[in-house]
Amino acid sequence: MENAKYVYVTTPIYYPNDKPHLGHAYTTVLADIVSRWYRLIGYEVFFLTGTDEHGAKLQKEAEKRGRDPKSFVDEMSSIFKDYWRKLDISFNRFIRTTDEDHEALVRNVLNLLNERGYIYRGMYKGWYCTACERYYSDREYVVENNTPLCPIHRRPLELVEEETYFLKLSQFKDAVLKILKEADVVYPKQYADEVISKIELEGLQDLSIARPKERVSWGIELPFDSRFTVYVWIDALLNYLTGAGLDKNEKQFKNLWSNSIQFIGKDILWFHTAIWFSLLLMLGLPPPKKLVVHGYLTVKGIKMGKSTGNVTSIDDMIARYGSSDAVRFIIARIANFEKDSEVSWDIYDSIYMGDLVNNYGNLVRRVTSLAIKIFGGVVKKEVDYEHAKKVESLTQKAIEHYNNIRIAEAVKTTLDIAHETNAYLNKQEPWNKENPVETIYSALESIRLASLLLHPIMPNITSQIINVLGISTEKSLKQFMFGYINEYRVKEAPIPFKKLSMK
Ligand code: ME8
Repeated sequence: MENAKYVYVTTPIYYPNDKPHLGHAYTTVLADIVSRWYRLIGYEVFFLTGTDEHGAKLQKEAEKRGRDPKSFVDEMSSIFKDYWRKLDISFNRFIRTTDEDHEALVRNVLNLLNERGYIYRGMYKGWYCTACERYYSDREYVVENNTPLCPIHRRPLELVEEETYFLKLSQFKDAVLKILKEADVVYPKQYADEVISKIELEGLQDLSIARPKERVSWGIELPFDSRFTVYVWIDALLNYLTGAGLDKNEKQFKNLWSNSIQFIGKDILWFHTAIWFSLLLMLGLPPPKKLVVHGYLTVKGIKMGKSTGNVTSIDDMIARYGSSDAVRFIIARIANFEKDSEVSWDIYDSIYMGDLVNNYGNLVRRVTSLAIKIFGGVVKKEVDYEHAKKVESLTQKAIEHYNNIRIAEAVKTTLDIAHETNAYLNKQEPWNKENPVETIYSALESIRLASLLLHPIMPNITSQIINVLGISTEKSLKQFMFGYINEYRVKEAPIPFKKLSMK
């Protein structure tokens, strides 16, 4: 354990005002893939996801449904958990902002920030979007028919004027800019540039962090003034510190926080940079090691979202492609950090058929049945060095992509191993040869490596395939060597991916 290498992976904590859709699955599956990757190569991984349960948005949603907020979020957060189980999300903790340890941490942190002089009292007047849980400045909102609208939801904003407490973000403008410019935290870099421009143009204003209870009663009480609740975004961001064990286990916290990889969608970039980095600085903590930002899943160019009513259902995806593994594969294949990604059944079908059924799945069936037919399944080590060289170099490339969180690229490179090996078989024609042990062994090694590389993405199917090859996975990088296996004992392979019945 002393020498263990740690990784702390987080997703945003989602608002449980409705069940999750493909947009939430996108982030969560990508974070899960990275968690599983690091576990596979021998790291101690702590993967945190959960639900963001306080604030005006949840309070209103519960009211609308005639429910009390706590029983409503209890029910909805368990629905989120059920979906993540269906998608084989390997979280170590599912955090809820109503968890006792989290509420206690929020109170501690606010007391500390207050003692350190970062909080002061004042009045705030501004235009608020409850769906976003944030104010928009004159520069940010859009106006239609003289009505200020939320730039994201296109719904009228609410003019709020109230007493509040402010957090002195403005004091941290230069320090936040320095992180964004120098620390190589935000990936891809284009998002750091976006925030830099915004701060340079508009500055960094102090943030209203309290809500009078008459307006928002569903929240954590401000520890030094019981007339207020804590602004939901402050409550929410601190979940990452609760999850890493800030108040509980100093050593664990240090190990995890210094190796943190945080996944978010670009909609919440500002909160996770300007506000989050300032909060961390106030607490004397470093920024996360990596903040990985992705673009939107869009439908006809518009961000998929519940309020827009254009969501793709996770259940429909699983039903169409027959397994959570296939859905996870499609998500990995289309992952795009730089740009938005348009939802398209045509593209998803062709990924499923082309990559899984015809390429990888077909290769597995082909090689395993040849191994059984020619050698009764027992294949001893005999390497074809020419083929090995090609596969080894693709494997190294895929590993590098994984380590740089280039997930779609890791998938494409892995698929190249399958392509290469299918072509190799066509060229060698082992079915016409006397004793093609070199070809079959080398093809089996290629399948093993491709399956290992796909293991974080499709944990179930690849485990079955590895089992069919008569071997098992380890938690190490060593296993990615070509020629690592001395003898295969191949069993009959199931058909891993069924043909699509076109709907
Ligand atoms: O913002 N495309 O929660 P949320 C890609 N509670 N990703 C999408 C998406 C889409 N169309 N729709 C949703 C909140 N997402 C806060 C977070 S964190 C301290 C608090 C994903 O339920 C993406 O990760 O609105 C996005 O950032 C997140 O869901 C927003 O989830």
